[in-house]
Amino acid sequence: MPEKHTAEIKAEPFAFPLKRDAIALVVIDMQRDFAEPGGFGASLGNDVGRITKIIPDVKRLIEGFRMAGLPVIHTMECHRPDLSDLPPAKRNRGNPALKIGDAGPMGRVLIAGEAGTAILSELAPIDGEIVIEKPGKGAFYATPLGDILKARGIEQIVFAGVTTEVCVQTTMREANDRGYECLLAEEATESYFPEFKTAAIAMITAQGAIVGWVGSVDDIIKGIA
Ligand code: TIU
Repeated sequence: MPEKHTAEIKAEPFAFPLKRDAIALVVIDMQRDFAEPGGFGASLGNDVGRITKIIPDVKRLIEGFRMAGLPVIHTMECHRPDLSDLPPAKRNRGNPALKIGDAGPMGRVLIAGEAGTAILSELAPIDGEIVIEKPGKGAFYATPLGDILKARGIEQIVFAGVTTEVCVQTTMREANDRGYECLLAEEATESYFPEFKTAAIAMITAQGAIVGWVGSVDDIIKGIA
């Protein structure tokens, strides 16, 4: 394995051993529903302004991967219009006045194809980039993500997106268990709760990178360039 390492990226808790030919960026759920007033995140009582602040850093990271000719994969948390992939246990928690699947100001909440479910226009996928629609918090559960990564020979994943301790951390844990080396881009992820972002990063990197690494957007872009 070490012979495949092509460079090191400055990271915590120690340098990330880059395999430049086997790394992809996965951008988790940068959707209007989590970042705009009237969406799912706001319906849960959250300050969505925290999420919009990271858009420039996520954009910079995506553009770094595109410039380097490396894969960019986007995910969207969403459900089928008939709600057949939405367990009552998920639908029945949250804001009773605006549940997943209900009609809201930006269309039906977290339903595929609705306006609010779309990825933020600034971060929209370009031709050739994969978009994974996921019914869970993790991006591997009930999606083709694992098969897609395997087919492309991906062994390492850089993560960005929201929210750090919910969909991002869940997906990192799923990826870590599947054998991927995971690096979280610190300024390109955010939580509605600053203390949860701090705690999630600590949990990920503790015990010798038990789930993975964290690094800055600049250091990651420099490393893959
Ligand atoms: N994408 C994602 O993290 N989904 C959530 O529901 N996150 C919350 O923090 N609520």
